[in-house]
Amino acid sequence: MKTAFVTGVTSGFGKAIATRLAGLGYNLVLTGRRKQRLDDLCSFVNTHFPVKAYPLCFDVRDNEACTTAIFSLPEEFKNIDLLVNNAGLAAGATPFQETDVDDFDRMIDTNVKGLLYVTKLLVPQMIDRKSGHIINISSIAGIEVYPGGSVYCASKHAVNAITKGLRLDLVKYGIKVSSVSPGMAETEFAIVRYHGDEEKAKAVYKGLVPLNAEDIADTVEFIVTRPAHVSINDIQLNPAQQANTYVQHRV
Ligand code: NDP
Ligand code: 8X3
Repeated sequence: MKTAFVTGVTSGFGKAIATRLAGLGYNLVLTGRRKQRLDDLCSFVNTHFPVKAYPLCFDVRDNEACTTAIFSLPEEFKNIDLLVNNAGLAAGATPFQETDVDDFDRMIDTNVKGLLYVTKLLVPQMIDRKSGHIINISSIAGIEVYPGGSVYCASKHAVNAITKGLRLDLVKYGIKVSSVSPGMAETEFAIVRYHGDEEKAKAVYKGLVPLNAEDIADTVEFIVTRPAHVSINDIQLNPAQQANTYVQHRV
C-alpha cells in the first residue's frame, strides 16, 4: 500500500485531495495547523476508508517544527510515496506599495520556504528507495502576474522554478515531479486573502462559477493514476468563465 503526505488538509484543496487519495487506497499523513480539523479528517478517513490516516500538526514556516514532526512519524508512515505540497495562501490584494511587509513574509515563508522545508525532509527516503512522486500545488499566478498580486505571484513563480529544478535533480532517481496550476477556486483562500472579510471574499466569485476543491482532486487523481512511464509536468485549469488572471466573463 502506498503512503501520501499532504500538507494543508484542514480546508479547501488539501481536504479534497486527501479524501480522494484515501479513496484511491493511499495511507495518509495529513498536516495543517488547526488540530481539531486535522483530527476530525483523520477520524473520518479512518472510519470510512480501508486505509490509515495519521495527523501531524505543525506550521510549515517553522523548519524546526517540520523536522520534529516528520522525524516523529511512526515507522509505518516514514516511507512517503507521494508528497502533495498544497499548504499555501495569499495575504492581501493591494498594490505592492500599500501591502504590509508581514503579508509579504506570510506568503514567501509559507508558499516557498515551507514547501522547501517539507520537501527537503522527505526527498532523502524517496532517493534511497529510487521512487516517489511530488506534486506541488502552484497557481495560474505562477504563470501570469496581475495588479495587487506581485508577491503572491512571485511565490507561485518560485514554486514553478522549484518544481522544474526538482524534476532535473531527481529524474535519475525515478522520482516524478508535477504541478497543478488552478485559476479561481472557491475555498477559504479568498477569506484568508482578505484577512477574514467574508463579503470581499464572496465578491471575488460574483457572476461566475469558480473551480471547486473537487476539481483539483480530480486533477491530482489524473496525475497519480497515469502509467509508471508517464510523468505529468503541469496541469493548468481555469473556470470556464476565466480567460486569464484578469479577464473573466461575469454574468
Ligand atoms: P484554503 O485556505 O482553503 O486552504 C489552505 C490550507 O493551507 C489550509 O489547510 C491551511 O491549514 C494550510 N496552511 C496555510 N498556512 C499554513 C502553514 N503556515 N502551515 C501549515 N499549513 C498551512 O486554500 P486553498 O485550498 O484554496 O489553497 C490550497 C493551495 O492552493 C494554496 O497553495 C493556494 O495558493 C493554492 N491555490 C488556490 C487557488 C484558489 O483560488 N483557491 C487557486 C490556485 C492555487 P491551517 O490554516 O490549518 O494551517
Ligand atoms: C489563486 C488564483 O487568480 O487568485 O492562486 O491568483 S488567483
